[in-house]
Amino acid sequence: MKKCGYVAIIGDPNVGKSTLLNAFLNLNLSIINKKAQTTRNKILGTLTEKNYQIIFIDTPGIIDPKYELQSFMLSSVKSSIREADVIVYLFDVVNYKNISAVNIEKEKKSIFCLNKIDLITKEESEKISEFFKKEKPNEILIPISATNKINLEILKDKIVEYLPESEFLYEEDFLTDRPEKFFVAEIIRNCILNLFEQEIPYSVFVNIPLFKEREEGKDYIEAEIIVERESQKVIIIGKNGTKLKQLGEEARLAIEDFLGRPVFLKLFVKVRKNWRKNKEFLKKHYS
Ligand SMILES: Nc1nc2c(ncn2[C@@H]2O[C@H](COP(=O)(O)OP(=O)(O)OP(=O)(O)O)[C@@H](O)[C@H]2O)c(=O)[nH]1
Ligand SMILES: [Mg+2]
Repeated sequence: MKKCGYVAIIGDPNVGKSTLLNAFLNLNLSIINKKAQTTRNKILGTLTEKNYQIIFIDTPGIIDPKYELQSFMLSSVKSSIREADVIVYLFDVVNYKNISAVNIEKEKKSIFCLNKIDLITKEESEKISEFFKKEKPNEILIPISATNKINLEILKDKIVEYLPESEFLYEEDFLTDRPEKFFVAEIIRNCILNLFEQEIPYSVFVNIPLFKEREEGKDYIEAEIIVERESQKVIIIGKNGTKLKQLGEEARLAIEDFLGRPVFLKLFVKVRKNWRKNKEFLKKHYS
């Protein structure tokens, strides 16, 4: 009998949820960044082998929502938990004490997982294991490094063990439910996360109004970088447009790397006042 099910990767911001998804898929699907709150949507990625199909759901980091966008992000975490057959509670070696706060979903299979063990010594790792045993005596903790691919096979075996018996829910070559243009927008947003500081990365939404695939010549992509205020638009464009030009070049290379083909990328910067608090806007783009 085959096994198949949904596996939600849940945790605080920045613990390595997206890195773990990508490591399992061997692909740069979800964007990864050292800044927190990188992922804003649930992102599905499917791993199919002969006898099992794992449907991973990468999710935004759990935070106390301060504005509407963060509420939307949190509700996508909650719906991912509801949909999941197996929940991977991911922590890293910095925030591991938050393990205490987890209320396990009783009707789901749960796996606790400690990421970034490449950053600590054996002694520190043992200390964390002791802490975990006291806090969650009936659970097990799998230490991993998503970046260095340490213990991922052990984690995968545990996931497969917990998957329900089921026929595959998706075709064998199915990878994700989101279109290419979603990932193109994410790549541009990731370049913005790298190029700008303070509130800019959090105030940006990237929309792709036009993605024209061409038989001959490069694909043509138009992207709108939407910010909340005029002052942010000025920062993104930079003196004589230099920042926007740099962003366009970096994003184009990253998009070409992802798509495996050359593209023509045109960027526009637009202001949509306080879009992060605008329910209508968010419903359209984040539901
Ligand atoms: N040293 C080390 N760094 C890691 C590991 N896994 C992830 N990171 C780094 O941790 C940072 C955050 O990784 P992400 O995968 O974006 O984390 P996330 O949990 O998806 O973050 P959000 O989407 O913001 O909630 C990045 O700089 C990663 O390179 C690991 O195993 N070891
Ligand atoms: Mg992420």
